Amino acid sequence: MPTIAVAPGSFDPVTNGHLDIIERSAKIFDKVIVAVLINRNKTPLFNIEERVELLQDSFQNYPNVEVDSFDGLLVNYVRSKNANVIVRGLRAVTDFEYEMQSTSINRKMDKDIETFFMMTNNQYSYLSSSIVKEVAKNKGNVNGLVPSHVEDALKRRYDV
Ligand code: COD
Repeated sequence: MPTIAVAPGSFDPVTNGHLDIIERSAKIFDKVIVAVLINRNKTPLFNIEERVELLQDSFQNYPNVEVDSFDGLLVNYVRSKNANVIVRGLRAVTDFEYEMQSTSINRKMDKDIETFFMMTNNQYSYLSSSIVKEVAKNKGNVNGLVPSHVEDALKRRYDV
């Protein structure tokens, strides 16, 4: 049976930290589905179609990486894709509490779905979509933090 992993997130927008985790996952699992949450409560900088497109552009050359969006509970989405693993990245201790809580609730809802944690590459340990937006909004340089097509999209969005 192929091992299908889901890498879920907001990806608003995708950063080099996300790319690192997904690229490394693609070497381990048969297929990785990057699943973007359609979060109706939050107003993202990039809408769902834009976030999906920015991710698709990032993974054009990865035949076993697919990009999709989902609504509702993650475990239901994972089951609907016949996947068996959730992949998450861990940066600092601050990530741990949220991850422990969400992994526990996901396991309670479906004990057959396993969550894998991958430690961030040290060079991206400080990196988040929020930091990138803050820097870009204030006309700072986001080169090296996000892929170049995301940098362009941020410049257009903030009219820099
Ligand atoms: N280095 C390594 N990993 C990183 C980095 C970095 N610099 N930056 C982010 N990551 C990792 C994150 O740890 C995460 O694993 C992934 O990349 C995506 O990050 P984000 O910030 O884009 O996405 P999140 O963490 O906001 O996503 C939250 C979910 C969408 C997964 C969650 O809200 C969810 O599952 N919602 C659906 C409702 C549900 O099922 N709820 C119950 C469980 S909480």
